[in-house]
Amino acid sequence: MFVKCRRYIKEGDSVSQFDSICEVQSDKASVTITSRYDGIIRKLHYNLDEIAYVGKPLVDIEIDASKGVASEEDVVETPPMSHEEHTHQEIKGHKTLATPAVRRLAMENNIKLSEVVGTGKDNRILKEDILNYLAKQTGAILPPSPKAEIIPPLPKSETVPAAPKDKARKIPVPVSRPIVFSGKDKTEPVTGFQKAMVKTMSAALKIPHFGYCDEIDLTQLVQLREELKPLAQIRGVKLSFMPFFIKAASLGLLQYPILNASLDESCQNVTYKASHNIGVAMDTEQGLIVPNVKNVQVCSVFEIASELNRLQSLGSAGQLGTNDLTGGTFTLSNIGTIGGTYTKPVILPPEVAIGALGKIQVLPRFNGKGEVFKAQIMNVSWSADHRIIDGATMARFSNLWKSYLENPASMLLDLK
Ligand code: CAO
Repeated sequence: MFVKCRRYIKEGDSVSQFDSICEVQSDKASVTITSRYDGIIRKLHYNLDEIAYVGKPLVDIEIDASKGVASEEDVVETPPMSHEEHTHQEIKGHKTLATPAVRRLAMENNIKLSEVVGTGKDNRILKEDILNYLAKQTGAILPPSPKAEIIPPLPKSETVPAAPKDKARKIPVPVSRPIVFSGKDKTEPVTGFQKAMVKTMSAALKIPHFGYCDEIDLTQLVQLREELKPLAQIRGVKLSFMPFFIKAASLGLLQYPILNASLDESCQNVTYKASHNIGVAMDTEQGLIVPNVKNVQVCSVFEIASELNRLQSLGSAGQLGTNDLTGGTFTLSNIGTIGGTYTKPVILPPEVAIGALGKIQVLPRFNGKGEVFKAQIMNVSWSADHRIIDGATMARFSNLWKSYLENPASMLLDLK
């Protein structure tokens, strides 16, 4: 049996009883060896990190001119866990046998080991002996503690434990159980929409994204949609909020055409797109797809709703064609149908801007008279290509889009 050695003292140092001499480490545990004497270190038998052999002297301590030099012999055996009953130190010719943990406990409570009667084998002083000694000193009654029970050492500040405190300090030792899990890792190739996403998003990484967020009060729009929904239904179209968001964006793009543009690879030319082909991020069983509603600038809200219905049913059936999936010029992502407030949308190159919509929530807000009312609040998060779009442009566009949605009647003025 051998241990690795780390020391705290050097030759010539004075040591007192219980001073740390060195730390020994085996493949099973680490134990601090303390001095059993007041004296002077005369010889170190090992250098740092050398292998120290069990049963061989570690250090010579001169304890008294009259008594000569005592050799401190280390017989450390480290068990799988730190069960101190198994870890023991012995000193030739010395009667106080105790483990380092017990010595530490005694030291922290200012108890001289020579005054404690050991009840262990060969009069070894056990932890119980220290606790009983303490109890006798203070008059505290300690409950009988079975040998297997582990009581953590007292903190340095607590020199004399009081009975109730002592009781509270007994922490149940959790029984470690092996966790059985039979699952296996699975590797599969990246294919289909996922593969397309890898390509598009990797290209998007080259774009310096500018982010801008705001809160939109949709109270009026929610009411308006309630009124229009049955009318659209009669004509066979499901009217959600998206057609309004899309149309308002197109009206805004008419004012801020740089957001409906693309930048060439060499960043030398910007192309302003004539068509507002507004992409709609769609969550389908096959994955994320972004078909676009073509020429929104010449479409009514109803026409947009109808086209969106078509794209949604084809999308959920996995039957969207190339024409529907290409040629987008600007994108909206309504993640709010799933949840969330703010997000950080990623631009789809060669586009230069994208908006993501959060969940519509009923929240308290103030009206113009300072009265609290139940508002239908939605958050929007924009990302724009900062190489050609500045923050002020994005903010102005967002304000315009917001004004159309907060006062949907205002859209009528600009609808063609
Ligand atoms: N907050 C709360 N409710 C919302 C909402 C929002 N932001 N947007 C829509 N809703 C409501 C709709 O009004 C509808 O309610 P009704 O049944 O009462 O009319 C319901 O949610 C379902 O709407 P919908 O999904 O059928 O239609 P939509 O036009 O609002 O949205 C689409 C279509 C394709 C955008 C949506 O289905 C979708 O896929 N969203 C997820 C987009 C996504 O994954 N983005 C992340 C991209 S980055 O990975």
